[in-house]
Amino acid sequence: SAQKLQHISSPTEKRCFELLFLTSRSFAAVILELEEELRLPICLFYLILRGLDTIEDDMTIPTERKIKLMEDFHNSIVTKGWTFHENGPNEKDRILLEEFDVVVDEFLKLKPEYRVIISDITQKMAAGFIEFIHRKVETLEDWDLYCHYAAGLVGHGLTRLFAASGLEDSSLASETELANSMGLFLQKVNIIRDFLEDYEDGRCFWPKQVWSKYTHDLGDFTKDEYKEKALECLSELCTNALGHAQDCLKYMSLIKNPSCFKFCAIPQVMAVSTIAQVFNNPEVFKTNVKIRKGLAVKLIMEATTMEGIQEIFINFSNEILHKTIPTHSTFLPVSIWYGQIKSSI
Ligand code: PS7
Ligand code: MN
Ligand code: MN
Ligand code: MN
Ligand code: MN
Ligand code: MN
Repeated sequence: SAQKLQHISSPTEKRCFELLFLTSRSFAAVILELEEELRLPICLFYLILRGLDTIEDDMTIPTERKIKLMEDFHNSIVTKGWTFHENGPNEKDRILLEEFDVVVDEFLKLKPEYRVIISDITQKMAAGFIEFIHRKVETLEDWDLYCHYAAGLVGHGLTRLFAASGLEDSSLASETELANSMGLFLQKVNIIRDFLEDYEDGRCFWPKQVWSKYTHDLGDFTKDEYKEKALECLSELCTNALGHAQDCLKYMSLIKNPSCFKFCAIPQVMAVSTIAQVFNNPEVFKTNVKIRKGLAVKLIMEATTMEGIQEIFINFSNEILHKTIPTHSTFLPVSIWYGQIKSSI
């Protein structure tokens, strides 16, 4: 990675990559995989959306103030010297917004084609976050919409950046449904896995339409006597998320550039591995379930070719099938899904 960063030409660019490492070790690693043409643009795209999300996540910012900040965020990213110091002391990425002027400096130097895409997605994500301040994730439709704003739009933006750079065909930019699925799969797995963490922060992104079938009070899921209900709810949400896997495989089959392929594939194989691990796993309601370091390293090495990720998807699909419980409503859908994954490869 030191070698990949030797082209860095200014102290502000260097600081952006440092902020990338401070805010996400896993995204930093995949972003460094990218060719130089897209490395800084996508690093800045990440930092900008992470900044926006750091405002969205902060429950200490008064609602009206939060809405104004999010509405203005696409202007803030082009306002020289813009920084933000109002995050609560416990907000984990507050340093990014305190030093945001370095992100602005570098963003203003990007090619206009890249700036337009990043600005457009930032504005749309902010509008979506504002919409969900006013209402909660109730139905499965709401769930898809919230995940579209938080992640599907990232898929759209990345796809447009790949096409604009010439590293991928310009036709890729029209695959918006598949690009959306790439984001939805990652976001849903994140939401499923982070149930406890989010619940303890006073938030919940599990759709009420599903969890209300199993309890009237979400807090019950952390209690031992509700273990079976909690697991059945979990398995229903996992099954829903798995519904995006085929689109994800289709999207990745369209990627030609090896660096773009790895950048896309690594988070996806981590997600499918995570879902296999959380499926029917009561630990989700007790601790933060994480995949083993050794397994992650192995997956990263194998996520370089289409054949490699197909094998990974099949192996974890098989693991999931073996974890399904015949009395759960998800038994048949998971079995059918397994058959489809196998025959689509
Ligand atoms: C621009 C790389 C590759 C076509 C910050 C990558 C939070 C799961 O909050 O940090 O810690 O639980 O673990 C990423 C599609 C978005 C979707 C979204 C920008 C893939 C702000 C990532 C990422 C599309 C909203 C972070 C969706 O997870 O969450 C760039 C193709 C940011 C991608 C959030 C979530 C990402 C996420 P937390 P994490
Ligand atoms: Mn995270
Ligand atoms: Mn967040
Ligand atoms: Mn958020
Ligand atoms: Mn999360
Ligand atoms: Mn979080």
